[in-house]
Amino acid sequence: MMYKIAVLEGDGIGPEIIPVAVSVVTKATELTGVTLEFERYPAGDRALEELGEALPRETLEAVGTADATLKGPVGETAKDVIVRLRQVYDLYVNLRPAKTMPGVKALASNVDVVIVRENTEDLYKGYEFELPGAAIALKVVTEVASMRIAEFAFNLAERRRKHVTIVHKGNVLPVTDGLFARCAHRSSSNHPDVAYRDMYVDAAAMAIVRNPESFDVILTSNLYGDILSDELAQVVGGLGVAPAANIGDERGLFEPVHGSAPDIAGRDIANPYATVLSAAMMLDWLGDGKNDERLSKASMLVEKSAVIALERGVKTPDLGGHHRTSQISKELEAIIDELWTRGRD
Ligand code: GGG
Repeated sequence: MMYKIAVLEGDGIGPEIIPVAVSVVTKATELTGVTLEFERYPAGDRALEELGEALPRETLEAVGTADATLKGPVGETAKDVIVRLRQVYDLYVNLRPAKTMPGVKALASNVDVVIVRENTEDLYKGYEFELPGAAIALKVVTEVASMRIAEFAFNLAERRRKHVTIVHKGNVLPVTDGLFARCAHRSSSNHPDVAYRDMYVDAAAMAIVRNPESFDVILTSNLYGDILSDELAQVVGGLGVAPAANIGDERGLFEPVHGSAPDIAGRDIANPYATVLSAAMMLDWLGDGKNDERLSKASMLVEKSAVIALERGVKTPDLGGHHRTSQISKELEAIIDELWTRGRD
């Protein structure tokens, strides 16, 4: 069985970090006995400049037919690329885990949180209008989208530490955020063994810095989730180690949380770990969906190799190390070999 992965390298540091993830994934899947075929497609600022479209039809279709998509960051065209892909393919869950890791300097220890961000509506719907001397954006919240993301979060919490923090601003936005919160409360009644609390987004922003260990699953809407996930990433060591998954009922797209970092592009110093960890999430999701243990095993190898490498000091300058981007894949591949050989002893 061969799986097709659409690869969107994107802009800035994308063409440097995506190849690291591709070669590490290739190494792990070769060992576990499964073949992935990677096909690259243009997307982002460069695609707009060279082809006249940030998300060419060929790329849009490839994401629709691939078994999964691995995407790098895009520059100023995020709205036309990632936000559009999320909506076209109904990738309604944005999963952003944040975990302290050995070897990575963090603001707190023992943090293990997952943000479950609604990924298709809210202000991200993109309904913006200009009026004379004013501008308006519409915040869209539906019962269907709020219920399904809440169910996803509570189901996830069942498999973790059984705690959900519902983050909203229902005191100021009782209609839109109020609906989101009411749906989450309704969903909670399907999961009596999961405890939950409500937290206003401003209080959540503070608590993430003051007491990040108190969070397990954070359930929130689109824009709040985008903002809080950058904050949480910083608490555990920065955007360089922050992976993300965009998941729907049929498709998955995996990308680092960070942007395209044009200031360091082309210098071989970009941190590829967030992309490598996103690729591990991709293998895990694919393994579950395809019921193929070889993919799940490859996911574990990739994730463990990243954790061990960081512990051993294999780090780019942003994490206090001296490794070049292009050196990291060799290091991770060697660790994967070690893990594989040890596992077979
Ligand atoms: N702040 C990190 C960053 O620039 N991320 C890319 C981004 O904004 N993507 C759009 C999104 O996730 O909503």
